[in-house]
Amino acid sequence: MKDINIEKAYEAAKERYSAIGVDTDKALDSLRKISLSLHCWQADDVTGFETLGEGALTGGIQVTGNYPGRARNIEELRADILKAASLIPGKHRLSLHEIYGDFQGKAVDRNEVAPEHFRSWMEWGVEHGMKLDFNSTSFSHPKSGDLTLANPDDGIRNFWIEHTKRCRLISEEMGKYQNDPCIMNLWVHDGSKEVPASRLKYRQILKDSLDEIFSVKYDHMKDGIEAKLFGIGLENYTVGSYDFYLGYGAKNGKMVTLDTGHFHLTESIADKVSALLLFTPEINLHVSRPVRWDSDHVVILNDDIADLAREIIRCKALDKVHIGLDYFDATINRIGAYVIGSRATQKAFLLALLEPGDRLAGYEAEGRYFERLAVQEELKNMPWGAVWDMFCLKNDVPVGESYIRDILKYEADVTSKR
Ligand code: RNT
Ligand code: ZN
Repeated sequence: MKDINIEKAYEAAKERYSAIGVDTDKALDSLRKISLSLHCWQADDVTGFETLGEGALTGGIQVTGNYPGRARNIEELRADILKAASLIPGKHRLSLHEIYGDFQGKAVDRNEVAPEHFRSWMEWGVEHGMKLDFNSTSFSHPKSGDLTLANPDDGIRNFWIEHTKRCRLISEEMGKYQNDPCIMNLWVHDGSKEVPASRLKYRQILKDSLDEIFSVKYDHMKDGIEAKLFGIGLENYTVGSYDFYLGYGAKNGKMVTLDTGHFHLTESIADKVSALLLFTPEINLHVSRPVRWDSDHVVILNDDIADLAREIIRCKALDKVHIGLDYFDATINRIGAYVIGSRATQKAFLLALLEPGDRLAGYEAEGRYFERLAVQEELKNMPWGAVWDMFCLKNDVPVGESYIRDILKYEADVTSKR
């Protein structure tokens, strides 16, 4: 599309929105300030760079597909991330798992990892203007089993406590280095395939482990604790359920991580935002797309994500919500998966920012529910696509579907040769 046509369409859209009291220029500025945290693990199917471990992905999560071109080492992964980021408008962060350390070919076990293994990442992040977030990694290791931080075996449990403590230290160092808090997410797969004789026992152990892990206070990192409904092979019981982490987070002032794939399929994640914000300091998101189960499909613009973004904007909570992505699809071009999912998430926030919030709230306060419903319905066909195109144009990334070409070229030149 020609720039002049994008500009013309934007001017018309701007006028239309202005008539309902929405300033599109302001929406574009606000959207520009929203940074997503891209999950490094879409680039290589959650493999990482360790030279030890079982090799297979464990912990009840699964990647499907075998599309050629996955990143095989740190250089390829970094190049892929930069390629993806160049096609996503705005400035974004990168979320690393512990298994993506720069181990230089050495076997560094999980209880030995240290900030030095992420030094080159910190430098890379500053060089490319990408702030880093972090994740401890309890899966895909000989000691992963079904239980890590909730394991009654002291040897195994202490191994994972040590790992998680070290991950917090790494996050603290990252936060200091980049002069912006690093968000560290803690997710453990602990659970069981069948109903355990005691559900309480393992939750008590997990609570004690967390207390020990969080007894160290840091200033440059923030903890998120991620709940889950179930994992594959762990269908009957998840130690770190939503109730567990909600209680823990509310009591101890920790952020709960809401992974949009970790709930019953008819449960609204959007509805949780306002409730959590009253009792936990901030919220960490893992934006994903469950299809029938926690299947980690590439995020697309659907009602779930639009509702979630709208709730965050209505709560005026952008400064309290960290927006990480979390999906892994190996059936399509992986760079394309980043770009589609990131841009879809941004579109959801744009839609939310283009809502005449005060007007809707005013109708509601006056009991004018017909007007409230009518405006909400009409918003669906407002010319927001023209505003999105303008956002891409202003931020020097391909408009509309024209990014497909860039991705196919990168595939031809780079990933298909791997
Ligand atoms: C698993 C959780 C977790 C992982 C990543 C790889 O169900 O969603 O966040 O996807 O840590
Ligand atoms: Zn997640």
